[in-house]
Amino acid sequence: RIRDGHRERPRGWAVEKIMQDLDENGDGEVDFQEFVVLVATLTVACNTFFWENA
Ligand SMILES: [Ca+2]
Repeated sequence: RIRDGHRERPRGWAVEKIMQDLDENGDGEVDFQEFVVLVATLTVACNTFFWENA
C-alpha cells in the first residue's frame, strides 16, 4: 500500500512544479526571459552555497 502511494507521484512532478513556478505569465511554457530568471536564481543559490561552505 505504501509503495503504491509513492508510485502515484510521477517522476516529472518536481520538474513540473518548478516549471509552474518559473512560468511568470502563465502561458504554460518557460520562455527565454523566464529561463533567465531561473539561471539568475541558480547563480545566486550557487554563490550563497559556496560562500556558506568556504
Ligand atoms: Ca511563460
